[in-house]
Order: sequence, then structure tokens, then C-alpha cells
Amino acid sequence: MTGAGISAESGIPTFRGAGGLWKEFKAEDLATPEAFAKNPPLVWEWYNWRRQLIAKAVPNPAHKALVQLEIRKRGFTLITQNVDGLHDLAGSGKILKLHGDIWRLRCTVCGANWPNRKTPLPKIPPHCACGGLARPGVVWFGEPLPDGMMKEAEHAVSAAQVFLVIGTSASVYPAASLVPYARQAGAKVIEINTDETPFSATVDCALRGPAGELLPKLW
Ligand code: BJW
Ligand code: ZN
Repeated sequence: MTGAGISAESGIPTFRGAGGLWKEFKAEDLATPEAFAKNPPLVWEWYNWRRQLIAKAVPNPAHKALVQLEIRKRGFTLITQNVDGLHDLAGSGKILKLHGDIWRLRCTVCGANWPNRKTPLPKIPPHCACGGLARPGVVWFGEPLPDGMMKEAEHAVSAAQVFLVIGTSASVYPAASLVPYARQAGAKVIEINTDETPFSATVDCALRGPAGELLPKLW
């Protein structure tokens, strides 16, 4: 399972920790349905800015090492909390995107959802063909994860011999719950992170350092 830290070496800022502020806002202040309801253009400005930043980024050796793992290891499953699309770009096959995809839009009226890679967006806020207001295709605080996604992740984790937890502060639920879940299910848990997380003391192996260096070495 990966988090924002795996894309840090691709130049995409993380959410929390040193240098982890997104522009002058906190994720908790803008990544909510309430913030969007109050001010759709403001939230869209933030996403528009992030999409432009992410559009310039390319996968790093950590993303690529996971592609190799998937090719060589039967039963490999990639779970990500990231919305940046760098795993897709690296060539990963099946990706369980717990928090959605910044490159998809969803209509708040008819529910249609579609891919959109335009940067910058020609008009803010964007609209659906039906005229309804569109929103980013991501999961905000207080919203449920995509249908069946957590079940599928839990299923993979419950069958895992090894669970790699890469570049996540493991502080956002239900994704973070997969760490103790993996241990209970009998997997060896390996954390790869530049810093400690709430689970560092309980994992089987905590590797401290940048994912872009450690993952290729581990592989
Ligand atoms: C490196 C590195 C390098 C740096 N190499 N490492 C208690 C229990 C359960 C739930 C809750 C609870 N209290 C509150 C909740 C609810 C809430 C929650 O978890 N809140 C927490 C703040 C406590 N969760 C939710 O609301 C979720 N939904 C939900 O619970 O629904 C229930 C429901 C059911 C039915 C109906 C209705 C509701 C949804 C959570 C959605 C999270 N969304 C975001 C935004 C996505 C869109 C966007 O991008 O704009 O997802 S928030 C943000 O955090 C984003 C991330 O995916 C997520 C996790 O962050 P991540 O990836 O861990 O990044 P960072 O920055 O935190 O950490 C980076 C790490 O990398 C650090 O550790 C660095 O050290 C490390 N690092 N460089 C290796 N080179
Ligand atoms: Zn619509």
C-alpha cells in the first residue's frame, strides 16, 4: 500500500509533515464536501493547481520497482491512497485506488464520471454535459471509499504473506486500518518511510529512508 511519500521524489508534495502543506491550505480544510459546497471555485482552484503540478511529474524508481514486483510476483496487489496517477504512468496493472483519481471528474447532479487530463482547466468550476456542477473524482473526508474497494483491499491483505506500507503517515482511515489488519491476518509487515508512523513500533520491519532508494534495493 502506498501513500503520498512514494511520489515525493517525483516532486509532488505530501499532505503532512515537513513541507507537507499544499499551497497555503491544509488538506483537512479543502478536501471536504463542506468546503466544496461552500466554495466550489476555491476548491477547484486548489485542484487545478495540483493537477498542473502533478502533470509535470514522472514516476520515480519506487513506482517502477512496484511494477517489477507485480510482473514477477504472483498474487501481487497494489493498493494506493494516491490520486496522482503515477502508478498508472509507471505501468502498474490493477490498482486499488482507495481515494479516487484526480484525473477523473464526477457530476454532482447526474453522477456521470469521466476522465479529464486538461491542465489548466479551461473553465472553473467545470460542468457536466447535463449542465450540473462537476467535482474532482477523489474521496474527501467524511465520504465513503469507492464501492467495494475496501473489501477488495482487505481480501488481498488477508491473503498476503508480505504487506509493504510505503510512504504513508498511516493516519487516515480506513486505509490505515489495513496495517493492523495485515498483522492480524499473519502477514509480515514492512514499512518504508523517511519518518516514524503510528505503526512503526508494531511492524515486523521498519526501513527508514526514501522509497525511491529503498524499494529498488529491496527488490
Ligand atoms: C516518505 C517520503 C519518501 C515523505 N519516501 N516516505 C477514526 C477512525 C476511522 C475513521 C476516522 C477516524 N477519525 C476520523 C475518521 C474519518 C477520516 C479520517 O481518517 N480522518 C483522519 C484525519 C483521522 N476518514 C475519512 O473521512 C474517510 N472516509 C470515511 O471514513 O468514510 C466513512 C463513511 C462511511 C459511510 C458513509 C460516509 C462515510 C475518507 C478519507 C479520504 C482521504 N482523502 C484524502 C484527500 C484525497 C483527495 C486529494 O488528494 O485531494 O486522501 S486526505 C489525504 O490523506 C489523501 C491521502 O490519500 C491521505 C493519506 O495521506 P498519506 O498518503 O499518508 O500522506 P501523508 O502526507 O499523510 O504522509 C506522507 C508520508 O510519506 C509521511 O509519513 C512521510 O514521512 C513519508 N515520506 N517522503 C518514503 N521519499
Ligand atoms: Zn451530469
